[in-house]
Amino acid sequence: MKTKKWLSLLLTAVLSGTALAACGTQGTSESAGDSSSASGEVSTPNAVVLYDFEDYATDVEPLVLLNYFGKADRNSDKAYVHGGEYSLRMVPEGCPSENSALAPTLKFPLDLQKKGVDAADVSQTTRISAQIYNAADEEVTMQTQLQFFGGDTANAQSHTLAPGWNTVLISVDAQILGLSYDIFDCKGLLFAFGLSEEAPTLYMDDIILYRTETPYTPMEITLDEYEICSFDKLYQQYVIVPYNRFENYIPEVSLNTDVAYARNGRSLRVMMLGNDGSFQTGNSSSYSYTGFSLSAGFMEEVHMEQYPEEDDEYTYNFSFWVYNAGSSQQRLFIHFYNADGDVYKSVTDIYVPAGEWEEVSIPLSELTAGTSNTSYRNSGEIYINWEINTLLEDRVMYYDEFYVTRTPKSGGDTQA
Ligand SMILES: [Ca+2]
Ligand SMILES: [Ca+2]
Repeated sequence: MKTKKWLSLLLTAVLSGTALAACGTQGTSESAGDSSSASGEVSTPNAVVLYDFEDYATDVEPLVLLNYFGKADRNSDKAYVHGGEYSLRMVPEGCPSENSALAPTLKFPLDLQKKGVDAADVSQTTRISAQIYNAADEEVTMQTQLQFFGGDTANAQSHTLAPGWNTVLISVDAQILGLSYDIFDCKGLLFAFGLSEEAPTLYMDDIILYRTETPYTPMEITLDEYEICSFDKLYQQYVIVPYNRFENYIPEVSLNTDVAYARNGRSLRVMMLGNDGSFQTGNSSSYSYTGFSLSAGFMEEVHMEQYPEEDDEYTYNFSFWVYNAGSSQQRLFIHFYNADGDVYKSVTDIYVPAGEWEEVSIPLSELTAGTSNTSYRNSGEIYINWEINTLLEDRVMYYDEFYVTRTPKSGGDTQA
């Protein structure tokens, strides 16, 4: 995996004392207190209380404020407490003047050793619930996500908070998450709120995690012959991981069902956000890139090593189709990583004309340095990316039919 540690730390502010972090205040550590409390088991079997805000050191100090969150502190007004003596009071102000696109986000770490709870292992987690009181007169929109290594987020779910108490339910499908993320080491649960003129005041209490006793088994990956990813199998919408380094330019990926923009069945729709002036142009040495990956965990299941570079009749290629719905040519870059996270090949000369399907085909013989560890035979993440600087419009591109294709040695058409 590429290391993406910088990520959220850049905009992290930490709870300290009893109140906190005004707009623009930033910190970088994720400290926790040193007092301990008993494991928060409740009466329902396999239910574990993660945060009830009764113990400041275990329930409030570990919280991480992201994207200029606003205020978060402990509340003892019983009108806004769901259980026990305390809840968490939140005012997700964000910082529109700083950066209007960033949703104020509160992170609840899942490494709760001080509570005696190993919640970071979500392999047997089925859902998480939270009680949230909305003190505003209007509905509040909220998104929850799980955060993994390097700040990659997944399991995004949208919620609407009505005025008064709300029970928020977050479903977790470990088999799907396990296709692309380390589900044995989930870093945290994120609550992100929509920016508004006047930030609502919200109260949270009783974040409870539910587990199944059924042991985790990885999802079985089924593929047709020569298939890498067609986007026609249900699990395949979960094998794509957007790059998260530049928060305002994270590609929006989704499955497309419009046959006009698919080679066959469904395709991958990728919304690329254009440079709004944040990045300079004209100096390629300082260009920045973003993109998306076929995840390492998935590519290891594809077993590219089953394909030869060539045989008596054919040479073999890594191929896919891409449609550029933008108004000008789009250049793409591909970095091929091995299972150890090292780049063994970069392809940088892919140019996709506007308004056409383009087949990209790279001979497997170019994706190898001869040893199994530095070739497609030990394939990990495949990262398709582009320059942010030179993309001067929002652009949609579609991808389909990642396959190993064969080219007859005697010449002639490439065959799937
Ligand atoms: Ca409580
Ligand atoms: Ca397809």
